[in-house]
Amino acid sequence: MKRKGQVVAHIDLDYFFAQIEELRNPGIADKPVVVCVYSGRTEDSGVVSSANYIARRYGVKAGIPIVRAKALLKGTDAVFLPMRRDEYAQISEQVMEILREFADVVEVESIDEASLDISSRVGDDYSKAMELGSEIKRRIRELLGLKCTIGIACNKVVAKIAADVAKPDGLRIVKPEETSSFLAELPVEKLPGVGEKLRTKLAELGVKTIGDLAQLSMDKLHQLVGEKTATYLKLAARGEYYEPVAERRERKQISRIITLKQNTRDVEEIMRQLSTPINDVLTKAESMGVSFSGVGIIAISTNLRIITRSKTLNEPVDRQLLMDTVRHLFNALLNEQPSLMLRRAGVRLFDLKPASRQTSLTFFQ
Ligand code: DGT
Ligand code: CA
Ligand code: CA
Repeated sequence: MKRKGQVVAHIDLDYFFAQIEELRNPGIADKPVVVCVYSGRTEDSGVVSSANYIARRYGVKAGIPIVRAKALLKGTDAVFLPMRRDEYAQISEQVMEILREFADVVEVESIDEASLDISSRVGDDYSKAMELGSEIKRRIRELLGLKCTIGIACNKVVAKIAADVAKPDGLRIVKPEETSSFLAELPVEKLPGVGEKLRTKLAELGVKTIGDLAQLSMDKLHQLVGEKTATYLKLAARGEYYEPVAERRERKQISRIITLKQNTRDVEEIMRQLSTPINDVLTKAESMGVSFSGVGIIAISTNLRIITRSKTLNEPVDRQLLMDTVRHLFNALLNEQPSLMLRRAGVRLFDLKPASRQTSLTFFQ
């Protein structure tokens, strides 16, 4: 599995859901912010999904009951908000789209996490990798207003751990020759795949650090977990688990966003500036051999609020219908929000399906 010269960047967005809520409402950024999944049974039943770093100082974290979080934050000006997963998922897609500019292969690992194979962009030059990492952070910050943490190392596992220890708003490079010493002293539960149960069992054997785990005999490890997991853990603890970065699922959408030449709310001006991105998404759809029936717009306001609107049509969409739908969605949004000024605008195609030959032939007419 060893692939020479592999350089992997792992990106994880900081306090993702809570950070989006802060962006949407900057007035709350200096307060504890807790995003909750309300179960609806009683007023406060449910769990915490994401907490900003201020709330974490009080012991609030994902997975604890809302009632418990309220008790921990009693007497503060904490803000509790319901989770709005659809919006977070849309923003996640925007982040992944930005990441695709920086790597040929992007593996989306979760709503706020991805691994990028940047080998072909940086060779084995880790100072170039560092620059690329800073550039990715800058782009995500500039385009979406979001902070993230990046770890860069010789494989996915080490890169993910590097990001984990560098949180928040961090960038951590682990060069290949530093891998063993970087891992050695870290608590074993930092290794992805070591949960609370396994941590306890390992502790009974005196295994506390990743370095201890790397030294543990395969026989002993195998007594605790199945063979496949034991093999993974052993390699991972040595920093030698070289599973390649691979796209996991089919792409669900195609989007492009631009920064407008001036802030504006003039729909015709927006449409003029969107003509290149619209051509780009159509070209991309054609090169992927897909048609689409979903059209969305992305609007980012001058204060970095992200607003999305979309429409699903009954038929595969051609260029003219795409333009008409985008214009219509911007018109509706700007009429609905008279004080909205746009700084950035974008277009999104979704509900992608393999194109029949006929659709792709008529695509650009
Ligand atoms: P971080 O990365 O430590 O700065 O903080 P988050 O909030 O980004 O945490 P992360 O990366 O583990 O998870 C990404 C998002 O997934 C998070 O914003 C909310 C959601 N999430 C994480 N853990 C839970 C959980 O236990 N329950 C629910 N409902 N959602 C969760
Ligand atoms: Ca995160
Ligand atoms: Ca995450």
